[in-house]
Amino acid sequence: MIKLYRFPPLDRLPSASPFCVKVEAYLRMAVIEYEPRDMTDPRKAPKGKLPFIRDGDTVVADSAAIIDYLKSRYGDPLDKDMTAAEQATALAYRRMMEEHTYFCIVQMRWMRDDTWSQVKTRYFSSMPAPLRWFVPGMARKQVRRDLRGQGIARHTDAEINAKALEDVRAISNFLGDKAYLMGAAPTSLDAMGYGFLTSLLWAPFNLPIQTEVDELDNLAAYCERLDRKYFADA
Ligand SMILES: N[C@@H](CCC(=O)N[C@@H](CS)C(=O)NCC(=O)O)C(=O)O
Repeated sequence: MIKLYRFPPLDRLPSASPFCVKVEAYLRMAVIEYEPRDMTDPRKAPKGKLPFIRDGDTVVADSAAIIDYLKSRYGDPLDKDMTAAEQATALAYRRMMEEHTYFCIVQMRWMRDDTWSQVKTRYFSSMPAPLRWFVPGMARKQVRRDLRGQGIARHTDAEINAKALEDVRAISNFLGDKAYLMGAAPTSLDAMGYGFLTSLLWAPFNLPIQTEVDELDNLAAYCERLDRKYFADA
């Protein structure tokens, strides 16, 4: 059976990482059996990041590469009927969430002093001493460097909140009163939507943006709907 290597669950979230939740949601939506394997040190992953999967002798890292592999190996029940124009739209939303919203989420979790104390406890408290005394600080330093390089850390907290909210409002407007992002039937974009929106809505960090996202009724209902349909047994 496929092994999914992910960061551990975080309260309601099957993983603290939206990319790991995305792949887990895809596996469930495409009805592919898997076993989760929790990891806390991404340096041991093939590309130094999670998720990755092992399917027999095949190892695939990176959520997009994993989904491409699963489609080629197990068929493509979710996206096979999408037109080229729909695929282009889905790709644009995916890129927005992965290359922009994601970095806003990381900045909000790791760099705000009020949130960092909660993140530090939730992510690192199971680590044995003396590691848990210095690893969190080193990890935060690396994340700060990454976020400055990416560019998001050059903005204020308020600016980052506004930028993330723009993305989330765009998703809310695009979803409208449809059941799924691309229409009446689920597609792999919903695995992505579920992974990223629940990371904002359900992570136990009291992020200021959570209240604003929660007020977008269609998004909260969408996450609950997907959760009931695909994660009821989790
Ligand atoms: N492009 C990758 C991104 C994965 C990613 O950024 N994973 C983060 C967790 S959300 C990670 O492993 N970070 C650890 C690190 O950068 O050291 C994918 O789609 O899987």
